[in-house]
Amino acid sequence: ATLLSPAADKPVLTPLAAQILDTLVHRIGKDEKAARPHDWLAATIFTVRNDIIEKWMDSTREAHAKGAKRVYYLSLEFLIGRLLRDALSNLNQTHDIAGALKSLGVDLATIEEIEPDAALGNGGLGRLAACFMESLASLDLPAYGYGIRYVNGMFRQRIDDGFQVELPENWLQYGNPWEFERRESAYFIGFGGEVVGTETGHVHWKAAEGVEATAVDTPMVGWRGKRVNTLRLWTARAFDPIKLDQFNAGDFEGALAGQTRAETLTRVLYPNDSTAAGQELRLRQEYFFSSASIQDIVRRHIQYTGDIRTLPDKAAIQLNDTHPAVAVAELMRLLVDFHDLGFDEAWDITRATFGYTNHTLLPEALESWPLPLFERLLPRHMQLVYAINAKLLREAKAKGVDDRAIAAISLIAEGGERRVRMANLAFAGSHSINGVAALHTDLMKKTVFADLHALYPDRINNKTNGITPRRWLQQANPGLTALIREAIGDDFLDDAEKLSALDPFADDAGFRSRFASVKRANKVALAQHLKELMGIRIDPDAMYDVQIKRIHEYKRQLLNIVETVALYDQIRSHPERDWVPRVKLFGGKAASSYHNAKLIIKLANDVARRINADPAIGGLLKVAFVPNYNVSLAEKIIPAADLSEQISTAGMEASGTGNMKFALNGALTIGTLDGANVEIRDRVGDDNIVIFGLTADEVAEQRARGYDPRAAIDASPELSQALSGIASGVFSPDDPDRYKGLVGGLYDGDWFMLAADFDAYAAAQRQVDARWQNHEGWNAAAIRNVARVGWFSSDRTIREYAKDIWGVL
Ligand code: DL6
Repeated sequence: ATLLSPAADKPVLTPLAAQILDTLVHRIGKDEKAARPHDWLAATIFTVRNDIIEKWMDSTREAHAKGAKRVYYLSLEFLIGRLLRDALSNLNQTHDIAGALKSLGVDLATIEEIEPDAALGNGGLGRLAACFMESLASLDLPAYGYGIRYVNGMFRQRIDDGFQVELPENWLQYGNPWEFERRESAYFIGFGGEVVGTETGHVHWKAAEGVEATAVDTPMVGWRGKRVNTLRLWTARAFDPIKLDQFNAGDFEGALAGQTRAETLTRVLYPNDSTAAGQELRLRQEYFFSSASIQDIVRRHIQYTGDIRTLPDKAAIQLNDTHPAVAVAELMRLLVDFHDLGFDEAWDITRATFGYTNHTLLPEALESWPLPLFERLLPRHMQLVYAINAKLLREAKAKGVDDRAIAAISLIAEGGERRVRMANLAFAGSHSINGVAALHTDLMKKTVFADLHALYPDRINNKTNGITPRRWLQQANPGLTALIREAIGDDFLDDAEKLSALDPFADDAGFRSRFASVKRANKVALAQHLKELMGIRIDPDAMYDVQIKRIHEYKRQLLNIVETVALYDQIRSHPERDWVPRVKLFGGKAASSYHNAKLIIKLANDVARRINADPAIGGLLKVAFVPNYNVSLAEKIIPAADLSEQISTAGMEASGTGNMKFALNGALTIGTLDGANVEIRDRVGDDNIVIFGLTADEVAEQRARGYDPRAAIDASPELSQALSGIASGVFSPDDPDRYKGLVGGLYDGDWFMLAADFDAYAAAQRQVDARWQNHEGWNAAAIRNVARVGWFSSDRTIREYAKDIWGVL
């Protein structure tokens, strides 16, 4: 990459290297000597950005010229992670930029590693939104993502003496070279006040408070740079940032209070995943970003077409769960109050424009707001919700729906505190309601939405989730990608389903051996990383058995930990047996208010400390809880995994997407028939996955019949012994009662059916051991997983949304 100038004996830089250097000097204001790694990172991003901006403008111009229908993805979460590697890879510039940086004495991999994770999401729902943004651009579909630019995203997790400690994650500390503030795209967002009649017979919402939403845009680069779309995140500011009279009178805090109050709106991401988040600030956040997004969409539509009535022809708005459901009422408000449409016409336009995706059936995660709160904050929306409800319930009554079903359909939950049900509002206001895996969609129809489904049987449809193979195979696992290219060529890079051509290679001993070498190299790299990160040594020849995801009782990390304890007991009791060396890796964050989830983290750490220090185990079992699990860590762990733990109580995990990432990287799944596991099994085949436990129907039956966990525990000596060890303080000698309550909860109720599934799980694990002993067979199954899960590409998912819901393909 560098040429030596004979005259000066100084390297002559390539144009690209010169550009990076020029950016460093003139944009960052540092020379090569003073530049720190973050300066090089910023200079590199600014350089790469130039190309992206050109494509971005082309994409926008083209959509405009064609009068294309746009997709708007409204999501309170976008868990996008790092962007540099993704952008370089999608633009095919990795090689050139690495060379240019090298000539400047900078290592690309090193600066990629210091890019902060944009962690504007909790888990699966937010990561799905990020994969969707990438696939939308890759499929050349004009789209905007709309969300919030949180100053502090997902908290940073530190493990102190085994306990989770939450610290603010300051991802904007060094600025963010990817973003563009659009001061001109700013909107008034009102809260509170009252609704008054006007002389013209209209109503007018006189908000008591107002903040300004300003757009901050980030380019989303598609595969092969085909298209660049926009992720538009809103930031809040006060209209009057400082009250000068107050300031001059000496009330400094009071003078800035408005600004502080406004900024609070976009300060933090609620760190909840499938747990209740009922605070007023959350509703404010939801309305803030929904209103700004809807105003922006309507403004753009009017600017391009001048006719609000054609909105559904030009805009498809997808609600990512109920968090933006208030957008339904907001669009109605704009159509009725500002565009003078009659209620019925406005309602038809609204329903034709919106689609709603449900991501959970857990009752505690189904949002509803106390009526007085909703009415106080959004008085005009409250009126509209009542009007929508009246229309809905009259329609139901006319169709002969009985009173019980009417109560279930209603947007207002009666009985106890009256609440606005956001899922019912989203359902009523959308022409399409989808689940995220076949089983989940089926359960939606039978449970939470049964009565709405009976009334509108054509609305619920399934769109099984997917993941972007660019990030989760090509970028995360370059070794495997190169091996696959060598074997089957490059077609799979543009169409992940072409990975099927790899299937026959499972029977090729030479390929299996090369496949095993790639996996081993990934395991060595992970071992090295974990040694640096947490000082632990893990053996790359042991099986890497991984459970990484949010910590939640339904995901059953506890089942895994208890089985680990049982295995530990077994290894100690039967040292003569041929045990398979295993490394059990856990990672994940617990919502800060979720007591049991935090206790499960502590237990994993307590068990790890005890087992790892036991010389009798002789390296056969090692346990580690990896702190601060995030997207970047997932990118390192998944390519190194042998076994993927997907062991939720059947019927409770809507889909899962980690399960897809692991399979795509050649890990075998041990799992229940839950979420997308069902469809993964259908595709990889029974022989290439290990399924155990109750089905969703059986879980429902047992619960209905009156499940007796005590009987289940008593019937399993292994489980009883492991639980009594944990409960009696074997793993917590410093606080022997620490886990009494947790274990007691299993005896008393065990809602997540740990005891019911324990023996089946333990037996499945021994089956995994037996399979591992046959290395050739294991590798063949792993290769078949890679070859058969191309269907779980988010390109396929987005194509389905585009055809069936948005009408843009
Ligand atoms: O659809 C994405 C993802 C699923 O894969 C997970 O199974 C599901 O738990 C998750 N849902 C949520 C729900 N949170 N809320 N509300 O994160 O969605």
